[in-house]
Amino acid sequence: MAKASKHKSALKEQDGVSQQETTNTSSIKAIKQKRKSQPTANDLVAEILKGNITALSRAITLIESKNTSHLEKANTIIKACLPHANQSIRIGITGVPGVGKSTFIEAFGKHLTAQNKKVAVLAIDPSSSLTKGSILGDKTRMEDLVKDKNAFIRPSPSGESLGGVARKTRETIILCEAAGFDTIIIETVGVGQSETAVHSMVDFFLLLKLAGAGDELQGIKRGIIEMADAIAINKADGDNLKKAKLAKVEFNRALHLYPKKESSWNPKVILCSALHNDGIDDIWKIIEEYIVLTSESGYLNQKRKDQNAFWLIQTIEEQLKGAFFNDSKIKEELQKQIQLIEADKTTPFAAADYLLSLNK
Ligand SMILES: Nc1nc2c(ncn2[C@@H]2O[C@H](COP(=O)(O)OP(=O)(O)O)[C@@H](O)[C@H]2O)c(=O)[nH]1
Ligand SMILES: [Mg+2]
Repeated sequence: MAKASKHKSALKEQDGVSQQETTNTSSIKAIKQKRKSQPTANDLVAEILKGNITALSRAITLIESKNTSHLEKANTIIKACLPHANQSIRIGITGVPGVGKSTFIEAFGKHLTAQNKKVAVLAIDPSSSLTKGSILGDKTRMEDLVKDKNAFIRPSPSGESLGGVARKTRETIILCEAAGFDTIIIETVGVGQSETAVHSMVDFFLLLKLAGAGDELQGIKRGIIEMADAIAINKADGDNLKKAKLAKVEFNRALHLYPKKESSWNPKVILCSALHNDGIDDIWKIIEEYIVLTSESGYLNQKRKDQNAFWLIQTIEEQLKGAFFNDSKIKEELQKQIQLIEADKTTPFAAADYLLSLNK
């Protein structure tokens, strides 16, 4: 039963063009019919450039597909959209579960759409395949934003490695920008490596924190604090306000201990209450200030170039790895080498050299 509903939701997510569906013999005829009416890559590009959300969603579904022909089509679309991309502010938002990311994005997104901005919300959550429910939960927290015609919300692609999700999200950013979205928000849960991936694809990185959660002074997740361009202490309301004010002082003090950022931007600490819409405007003003400063200094442009170079290398690594491990001869030989290692007949290094030599 669980499996059946999973299958159903997978089909739904794939916009009716998934691989599973093609294997369902009873509907092959219907699919053939449907395929005929599938828009071409050029059709989709033309519609995306007009800001058509349905076309945008379809193209993203192609990016997320495992089907090679879909991926080829996706690549054609991305290439055509590329000259129209790059014109947005990309904001990464991270924080532990429950800190209020979804509530914040709802308030922040509404604040921006009220100024006639077009906001796309994407997520990087490699675990979302395990916790499908969280997407639904988030959508109900973003009830107003979901309905907003100037907002586009797309959950993280499921069933992917972090590398896979990150690549797909980067490609999705390009399509969203081509569709006229001027503010791209990328949300991730502050656990594991996903925030590093988000940091490497955004202009501005916002960390949401809670007051009194105990890690202010211990330097927990020092790396994340170091990446942040702003720390917003959320839930600064009611009984929590006093604690939040204290936490702000502590964070400001702690931030002084970090080396100055390459951007020459001084990270800011702010209080906010996503629930009561307090401090949201201030956070936007900080982001605007950052964009002005780093655009004028040339840092922003250079950062995006560096990020592109980084992703080029990442993509090559992913593809080489994928091609290597998916090769049937390698798969077979790998098993044999593992057995030899277990029997102490070879070393991991010799086995690696041998396997790599097969692939040349
Ligand atoms: N008091 C208060 N509660 C908040 C605030 N922001 C979020 N919450 C609550 O915290 C809980 C978790 O919020 P959610 O946005 O789902 O967090 P996420 O897991 O980080 O996406 C919900 O019950 C929210 O209503 C806030 O600013 N103040
Ligand atoms: Mg959430």
